Amino acid sequence: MSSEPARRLFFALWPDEATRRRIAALAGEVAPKPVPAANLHLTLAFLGRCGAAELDCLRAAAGEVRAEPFELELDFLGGWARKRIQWLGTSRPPEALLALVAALNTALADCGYQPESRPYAPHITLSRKAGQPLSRRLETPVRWPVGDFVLAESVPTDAGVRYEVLARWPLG
Ligand code: 2AM
Repeated sequence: MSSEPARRLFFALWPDEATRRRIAALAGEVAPKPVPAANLHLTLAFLGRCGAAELDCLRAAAGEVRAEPFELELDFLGGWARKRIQWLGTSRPPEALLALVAALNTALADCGYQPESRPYAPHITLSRKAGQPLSRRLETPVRWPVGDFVLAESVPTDAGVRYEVLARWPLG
Protein backbone atom coordinates (compact mmCIF):
# COMPACT_ATOMS: atom_id res chain seq x y z
CA MET A 1 0.00 0.00 0.00
CA SER A 2 1.27 3.48 -0.80
CA SER A 3 2.15 5.70 2.16
CA GLU A 4 1.56 8.81 0.05
CA PRO A 5 -1.22 10.95 1.47
CA ALA A 6 -4.28 11.57 -0.71
CA ARG A 7 -4.37 14.91 -2.48
CA ARG A 8 -7.35 17.18 -3.03
CA LEU A 9 -7.63 17.61 -6.80
CA PHE A 10 -9.82 19.33 -9.36
CA PHE A 11 -9.87 20.16 -13.07
CA ALA A 12 -10.18 23.84 -13.86
CA LEU A 13 -9.76 26.69 -16.28
CA TRP A 14 -6.79 28.81 -15.20
CA PRO A 15 -6.88 32.46 -16.30
CA ASP A 16 -3.98 33.95 -18.27
CA GLU A 17 -2.26 36.83 -16.46
CA ALA A 18 -4.21 39.64 -18.17
CA THR A 19 -7.57 37.96 -17.46
CA ARG A 20 -6.48 37.18 -13.90
CA ARG A 21 -5.67 40.85 -13.29
CA ARG A 22 -9.12 41.90 -14.55
CA ILE A 23 -10.91 39.35 -12.40
CA ALA A 24 -8.78 40.28 -9.37
CA ALA A 25 -9.71 43.95 -9.85
CA LEU A 26 -13.41 43.00 -9.82
CA ALA A 27 -12.90 40.83 -6.74
CA GLY A 28 -11.29 43.80 -5.00
CA GLU A 29 -14.31 45.96 -5.87
CA VAL A 30 -16.96 43.56 -4.57
CA ALA A 31 -15.33 42.23 -1.42
CA PRO A 32 -13.25 43.65 1.42
CA LYS A 33 -11.39 40.32 1.66
CA PRO A 34 -11.23 38.92 -1.88
CA VAL A 35 -9.79 35.54 -2.86
CA PRO A 36 -6.03 36.06 -3.55
CA ALA A 37 -5.45 36.81 -7.25
CA ALA A 38 -3.26 33.71 -7.64
CA ASN A 39 -6.18 31.50 -6.52
CA LEU A 40 -8.75 32.69 -9.07
CA HIS A 41 -9.98 29.85 -11.33
CA LEU A 42 -13.08 28.20 -12.73
CA THR A 43 -13.63 24.58 -11.67
CA LEU A 44 -14.64 22.11 -14.38
CA ALA A 45 -14.79 18.98 -12.23
CA PHE A 46 -14.09 18.56 -8.54
CA LEU A 47 -12.49 15.20 -7.69
CA GLY A 48 -11.81 15.42 -3.99
CA ARG A 49 -9.15 13.27 -2.37
CA CYS A 50 -7.09 11.17 -4.80
CA GLY A 51 -4.19 8.76 -4.35
CA ALA A 52 -1.18 8.25 -6.64
CA ALA A 53 -2.81 5.55 -8.81
CA GLU A 54 -5.90 7.69 -9.35
CA LEU A 55 -3.69 10.64 -10.28
CA ASP A 56 -2.04 8.60 -13.04
CA CYS A 57 -5.46 7.55 -14.31
CA LEU A 58 -6.75 11.15 -14.25
CA ARG A 59 -3.76 12.41 -16.23
CA ALA A 60 -4.25 9.73 -18.88
CA ALA A 61 -8.01 10.37 -19.03
CA ALA A 62 -7.58 14.14 -19.41
CA GLY A 63 -5.12 13.56 -22.25
CA GLU A 64 -7.90 11.79 -24.16
CA VAL A 65 -10.28 14.75 -23.99
CA ARG A 66 -10.88 16.50 -27.30
CA ALA A 67 -12.58 19.90 -27.09
CA GLU A 68 -12.47 23.24 -28.86
CA PRO A 69 -11.06 26.55 -27.57
CA PHE A 70 -13.66 29.23 -26.78
CA GLU A 71 -14.18 32.66 -25.32
CA LEU A 72 -15.84 33.04 -21.97
CA GLU A 73 -17.79 36.25 -21.48
CA LEU A 74 -17.87 36.83 -17.74
CA ASP A 75 -20.77 39.23 -17.38
CA PHE A 76 -22.54 38.36 -14.14
CA LEU A 77 -21.79 38.83 -10.44
CA GLY A 78 -23.69 36.34 -8.33
CA GLY A 79 -23.58 34.71 -4.93
CA TRP A 80 -24.79 31.72 -2.96
CA ALA A 81 -26.14 32.46 0.48
CA ARG A 82 -25.70 28.92 1.81
CA LYS A 83 -22.05 28.61 0.71
CA ARG A 84 -21.54 32.30 1.58
CA ILE A 85 -19.55 32.99 -1.58
CA GLN A 86 -19.64 35.77 -4.15
CA TRP A 87 -18.75 34.74 -7.67
CA LEU A 88 -18.19 35.91 -11.21
CA GLY A 89 -19.93 33.94 -13.93
CA THR A 90 -21.59 34.12 -17.28
CA SER A 91 -25.22 34.54 -18.27
CA ARG A 92 -24.48 32.51 -21.43
CA PRO A 93 -22.23 29.50 -20.81
CA PRO A 94 -20.69 28.66 -24.22
CA GLU A 95 -21.63 25.30 -25.75
CA ALA A 96 -17.89 24.56 -26.01
CA LEU A 97 -17.49 24.92 -22.22
CA LEU A 98 -20.39 22.53 -21.57
CA ALA A 99 -18.99 20.13 -24.17
CA LEU A 100 -15.58 20.25 -22.45
CA VAL A 101 -17.13 19.45 -19.05
CA ALA A 102 -19.18 16.62 -20.57
CA ALA A 103 -16.11 15.15 -22.35
CA LEU A 104 -14.07 15.42 -19.16
CA ASN A 105 -16.75 13.71 -17.06
CA THR A 106 -17.00 10.89 -19.61
CA ALA A 107 -13.22 10.41 -19.56
CA LEU A 108 -13.06 10.56 -15.76
CA ALA A 109 -15.68 7.84 -15.39
CA ASP A 110 -12.94 5.38 -16.40
CA CYS A 111 -11.09 6.37 -13.23
CA GLY A 112 -14.14 5.72 -11.07
CA TYR A 113 -15.06 9.37 -10.79
CA GLN A 114 -18.80 10.10 -10.63
CA PRO A 115 -19.87 13.55 -11.78
CA GLU A 116 -21.98 15.59 -9.40
CA SER A 117 -25.70 15.02 -9.77
CA ARG A 118 -26.54 18.72 -9.44
CA PRO A 119 -26.34 20.81 -12.62
CA TYR A 120 -22.94 22.25 -13.50
CA ALA A 121 -22.77 25.92 -12.46
CA PRO A 122 -19.61 27.53 -13.89
CA HIS A 123 -18.32 30.21 -11.52
CA ILE A 124 -15.16 31.89 -10.29
CA THR A 125 -15.26 32.42 -6.54
CA LEU A 126 -14.32 36.02 -5.75
CA SER A 127 -14.83 36.00 -2.01
CA ARG A 128 -15.75 33.61 0.78
CA LYS A 129 -17.55 34.16 4.09
CA ALA A 130 -19.44 36.84 2.20
CA GLY A 131 -22.48 38.89 3.23
CA GLN A 132 -25.55 39.37 1.03
CA PRO A 133 -25.22 37.45 -2.26
CA LEU A 134 -24.59 39.63 -5.30
CA SER A 135 -26.86 39.54 -8.35
CA ARG A 136 -25.96 41.97 -11.08
CA ARG A 137 -24.97 42.14 -14.74
CA LEU A 138 -21.62 43.76 -15.50
CA GLU A 139 -21.70 46.65 -17.93
CA THR A 140 -18.24 45.71 -19.13
CA PRO A 141 -17.83 41.93 -19.19
CA VAL A 142 -14.43 40.29 -18.77
CA ARG A 143 -13.60 38.39 -21.95
CA TRP A 144 -11.47 35.32 -21.28
CA PRO A 145 -9.96 33.51 -24.27
CA VAL A 146 -9.76 29.89 -23.07
CA GLY A 147 -7.12 27.76 -24.79
CA ASP A 148 -6.38 25.05 -22.23
CA PHE A 149 -7.45 23.38 -19.00
CA VAL A 150 -5.51 22.19 -15.98
CA LEU A 151 -5.41 19.65 -13.20
CA ALA A 152 -4.89 21.50 -9.93
CA GLU A 153 -4.26 20.60 -6.33
CA SER A 154 -5.72 22.39 -3.36
CA VAL A 155 -2.98 22.68 -0.72
CA PRO A 156 -3.93 23.81 2.79
CA THR A 157 -1.38 26.15 4.39
CA ASP A 158 -1.28 28.18 7.60
CA ALA A 159 -2.09 31.23 5.49
CA GLY A 160 -5.12 29.57 3.87
CA VAL A 161 -5.53 27.38 0.82
CA ARG A 162 -3.08 27.58 -2.10
CA TYR A 163 -3.63 26.03 -5.53
CA GLU A 164 -0.92 24.30 -7.54
CA VAL A 165 -1.25 23.49 -11.24
CA LEU A 166 -0.04 19.91 -11.73
CA ALA A 167 -0.65 19.51 -15.49
CA ARG A 168 -2.10 21.41 -18.44
CA TRP A 169 -3.79 20.26 -21.68
CA PRO A 170 -4.42 22.43 -24.76
CA LEU A 171 -7.86 22.74 -26.38
CA GLY A 172 -8.26 22.31 -30.13
P1 2AM B 1 -16.07 26.89 -4.78
O1 2AM B 1 -15.12 27.97 -5.20
O2 2AM B 1 -17.48 27.13 -5.21
O3 2AM B 1 -15.95 26.57 -3.31
C1 2AM B 1 -11.19 23.99 -5.20
O4 2AM B 1 -11.68 23.80 -3.94
C2 2AM B 1 -12.30 24.22 -6.19
O5 2AM B 1 -13.19 23.11 -6.18
C3 2AM B 1 -13.17 25.44 -5.93
O6 2AM B 1 -13.49 26.02 -7.17
C4 2AM B 1 -14.40 24.91 -5.26
O7 2AM B 1 -15.58 25.57 -5.56
C5 2AM B 1 -14.49 23.54 -5.86
N1 2AM B 1 -15.06 22.61 -4.91
C6 2AM B 1 -14.67 22.39 -3.65
N2 2AM B 1 -15.42 21.44 -3.07
C7 2AM B 1 -16.32 21.05 -3.99
C8 2AM B 1 -17.38 20.11 -4.01
N3 2AM B 1 -17.65 19.34 -2.96
N4 2AM B 1 -18.10 20.02 -5.13
C9 2AM B 1 -17.84 20.79 -6.20
N5 2AM B 1 -16.85 21.68 -6.25
C10 2AM B 1 -16.10 21.82 -5.16
